Amino acid sequence: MSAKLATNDLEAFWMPFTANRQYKKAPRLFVSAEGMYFTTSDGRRVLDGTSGLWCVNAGHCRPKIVEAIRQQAGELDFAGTFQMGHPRAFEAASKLVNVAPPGFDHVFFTNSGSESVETALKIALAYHRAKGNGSKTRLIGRERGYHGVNFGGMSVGGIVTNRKMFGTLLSGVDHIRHTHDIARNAFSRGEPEHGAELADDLERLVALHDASTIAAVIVEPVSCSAGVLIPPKGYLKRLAAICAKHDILLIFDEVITGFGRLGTPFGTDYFDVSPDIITTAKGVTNGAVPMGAVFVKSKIYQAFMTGPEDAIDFFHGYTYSGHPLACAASIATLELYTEEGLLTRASELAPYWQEAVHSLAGLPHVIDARNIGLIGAVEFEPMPDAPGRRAYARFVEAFERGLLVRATGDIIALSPPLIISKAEIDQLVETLSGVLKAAN
Ligand code: PXG
Repeated sequence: MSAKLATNDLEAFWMPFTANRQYKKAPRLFVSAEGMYFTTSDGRRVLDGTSGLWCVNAGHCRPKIVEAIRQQAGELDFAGTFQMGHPRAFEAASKLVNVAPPGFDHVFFTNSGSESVETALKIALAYHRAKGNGSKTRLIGRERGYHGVNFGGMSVGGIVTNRKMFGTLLSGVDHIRHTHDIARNAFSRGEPEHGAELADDLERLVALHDASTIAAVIVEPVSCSAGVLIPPKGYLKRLAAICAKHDILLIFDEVITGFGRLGTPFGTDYFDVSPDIITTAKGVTNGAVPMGAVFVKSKIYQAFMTGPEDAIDFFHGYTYSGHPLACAASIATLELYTEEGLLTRASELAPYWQEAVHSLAGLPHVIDARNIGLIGAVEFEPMPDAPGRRAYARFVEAFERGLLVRATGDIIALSPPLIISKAEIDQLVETLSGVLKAAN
């Protein structure tokens, strides 16, 4: 008989995207958070260099959001949105379309980025069918793309480790090449110079499969999870033009770039390229309650509104689509973003941030430093027999020294809350610089 586990035992929780055995030997625990800082279980303050997991854009435990959630929980804990409704869902949707890029006037609620992606892919397929183009069924992603972990998103995604264990995935999916090219673009400030022509890789797939079989292309404006891969100048415009030419829907996965990360409300605004569908999550509630939101243009929504009025127009949705707590959190979050100008604040900080990130160039093993908006990354030369170990060791050491960063492969990604001060940017970079100098 196994011994009864203590309530604080670490064994029961199978942690996501974690080396469980390694972690449980030397756990790192946060017990509270406020503004730019977490507090650890041993009482240390840790500067949040990653906005949690790229979601806490306005900083932690902001009283306005906390209060809205508290109040909503006591007033209406749950009401569904299938053939019923509650005011907060409509209010949140209206407020969201007000900050969305021009033309995005409808929003479908989900509970995560992964669900937003599945929703967007299904909308794309059903849209073409509704328009009489039922042969347009292929979905195109990009190498090194991350679109969550469900079957659709995993299939269009392009991170090998996230795919290889899980069988044949969706059929009818193909990928264009990624744009990361250190040989030509190392130490770029903002968008790299070289690589717009990589968008033409979509023409290769059109030639192979024929446009009449392709429903949609999904890309992240900036590929963040795969290590901050910034699109070359002109690349996204060229990709959008090819999509338009072939009646292929363009989906921007803005789960990270949405809600101010680049210094504009959305990546769509930053790159001045208008896709057909935008997926979001994370910053939509400042990370406080799980929620995702898929924005579509009128032409998409209207294509679903053509059958009998009493027939369900889209056979899709989640029990918690438009959950009252999530909607209350989202409304308060959007108000806070507006009051504090957070959807554009990163553009003011970007020049300072750029210098800070590039000050890490020249430190041991650094083969690239790059930045856009309030995102930064340093890439290390991999250890010959242990890819990823270098970044992981630096992530642990940074945590010991009071800074949370994200390690992915041999890259350290930075994405602090949009409320960060210049002094805190200095603190972040000085801490990281100390770690990089001390490591081998
Ligand atoms: N699309 C994009 C572009 C994402 O970045 C998802 C979809 C999936 O969202 P959910 O809410 O289902 O996790 C994401 C998520 C990291 C990291 O450190 C990135 C994500 C999640 C966790 C960690 O790079 N992105």
